[in-house]
Amino acid sequence: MATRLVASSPLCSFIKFQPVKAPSQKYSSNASFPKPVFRCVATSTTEVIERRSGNYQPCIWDIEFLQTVDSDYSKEIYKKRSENLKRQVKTMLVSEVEPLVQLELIDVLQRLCLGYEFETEIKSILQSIYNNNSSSSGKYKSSQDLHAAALEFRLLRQHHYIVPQEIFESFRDENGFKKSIYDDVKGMLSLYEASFFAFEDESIMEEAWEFTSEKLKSLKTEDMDPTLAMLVPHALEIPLHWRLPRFDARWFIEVYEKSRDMNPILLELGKLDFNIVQSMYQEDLRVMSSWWKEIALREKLDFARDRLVPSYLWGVGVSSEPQYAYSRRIIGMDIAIINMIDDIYDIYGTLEEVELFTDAVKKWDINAMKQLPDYMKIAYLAFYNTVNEMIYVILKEHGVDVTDHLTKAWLGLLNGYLTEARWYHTKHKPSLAEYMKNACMSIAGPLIATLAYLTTHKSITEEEMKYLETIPDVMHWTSYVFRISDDYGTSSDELKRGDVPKAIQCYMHDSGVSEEEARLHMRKLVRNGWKKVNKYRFMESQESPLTPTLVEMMQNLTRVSQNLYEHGDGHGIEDGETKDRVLRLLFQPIPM
Ligand code: LA6
Ligand code: MN
Ligand code: MN
Ligand code: MN
Ligand code: MN
Repeated sequence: MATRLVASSPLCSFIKFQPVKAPSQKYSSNASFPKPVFRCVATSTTEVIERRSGNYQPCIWDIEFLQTVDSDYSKEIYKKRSENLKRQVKTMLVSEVEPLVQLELIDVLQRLCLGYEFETEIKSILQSIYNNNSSSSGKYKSSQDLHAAALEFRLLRQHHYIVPQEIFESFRDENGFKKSIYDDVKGMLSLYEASFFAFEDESIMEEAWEFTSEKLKSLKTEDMDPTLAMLVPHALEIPLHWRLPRFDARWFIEVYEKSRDMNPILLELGKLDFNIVQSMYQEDLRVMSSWWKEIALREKLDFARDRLVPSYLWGVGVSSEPQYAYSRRIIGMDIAIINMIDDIYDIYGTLEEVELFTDAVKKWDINAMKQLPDYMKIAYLAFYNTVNEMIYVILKEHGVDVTDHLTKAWLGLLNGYLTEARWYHTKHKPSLAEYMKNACMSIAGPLIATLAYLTTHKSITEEEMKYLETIPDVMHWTSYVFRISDDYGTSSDELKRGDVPKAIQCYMHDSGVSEEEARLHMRKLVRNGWKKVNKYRFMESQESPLTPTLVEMMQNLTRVSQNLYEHGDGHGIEDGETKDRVLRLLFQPIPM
């Protein structure tokens, strides 16, 4: 039961907040962290609540700029040119008969983020390669060239064909991978990329990862072919399987442009498609920024993160294909709101207040707003209206009422936040296991996956919604890696701000190791988590009511986190690496 508010309650709605002047020093993750205290003065009582602030920098993107951003590439002539180029590439794909050339073509198309344009052709090529090389005895015929074998292994596994790890036996002897491979940098790089598709207990693939990552790290790029000199360090930082084609396309276009094997038709289509899709993303931003300005949470909740553009990056990462504009917008808008709600639970709200907020969401009733303090009323109503509008759109489009499912998904997140708030206020130190059980919910993976489902599926069914509520394994393990990546990038600052111990600190507490060792352990957990994902993404493709597209979207969410948090809090800190990423991905066309 919610507490009824009376005038004498410390939560009474007529309290005024007087911020103590924020420190003038520019915030960076290395800066010492003066805790700004917001003093809360209750006008009718002498009660004083000490409040913290996230100490985040203001948003760097001007809202008027976002509302008017536009590009020439929305014009019809560019679409026509791209259709023409696509026809030429299709001809190229269907007329090629040499398997290695076919595979390399598919690899380049995927890296240019053009795979989605040629799904049918790619599928049919891979199917025939798989059929030709597999036999009824279960033995798989493999190439004697390491690069060819590894590329085939990676592309087929990516597309849900299980090529056995034993195809690499011929490159090994009793001591493991043969020394003769050391000179084959291209082959080692391909094997390294392939190793990320391993399942648990695949010892050959684990050995492949250990051997290639160690060996590739020891090589000097000056001694490599110029294209490999760009690909190798990039792959060592984050492998292809953990990258997002849309986030990486521009980088690859620049590499490909200089490469000896560059095909001018593919290059032109890569650039053109990138620019056309960018103009669609700008349309999303125009719509979203008007909404964001209108609801004015950024002014009303000025203690919290104002992060519309980075939030939208998650939408782009998850639902990058042009036809998913609605999905990108919903994910972006909801994450912008999640940021603020998360800051209330983590930083600004009292435990009593966040209990009330969770309860109000559970009731899902406009009248529940009455139980909240003023600053929460505005958060609640903005949130309530935004979610209800989505429910309305789905009811209108699909004739299905998703209120119960959607609010349940939101409650899963808020209950996760609430558990952490209780831990924080009671100074509870969870073990890593206890922490992770909650943290896979509090990272919002299951919620965002539900949003992705509801905004992209042609038909929405009760059966599928029920299945999503069970938190299928692939949803759990993608959320697991997502959480660890978030903690890897954000926990140093969070602890300075005041927060529960995150995965790194829980593990340090469990095992008594240093932070450096704990971080290394997190990297291991990420790789192990992906091995689980690899297994369950395959199983989902076999027997689940969910489409492979949705399972891919769950992985994409995890990939966004791995890319944004690699060098710190790339979501909360807008003016570092993320600014450059946003400019290149969303605002600056590639010169043709
Ligand atoms: C995470 O912030 C956050 F709110 C994001 C918008 C990025 C994650 C993406 C989502 C929610 P923070 P916490 C889809 O690092 O408190 O503060 O869970 O999250 O660690
Ligand atoms: Mn937080
Ligand atoms: Mn939180
Ligand atoms: Mn965090
Ligand atoms: Mn980097």
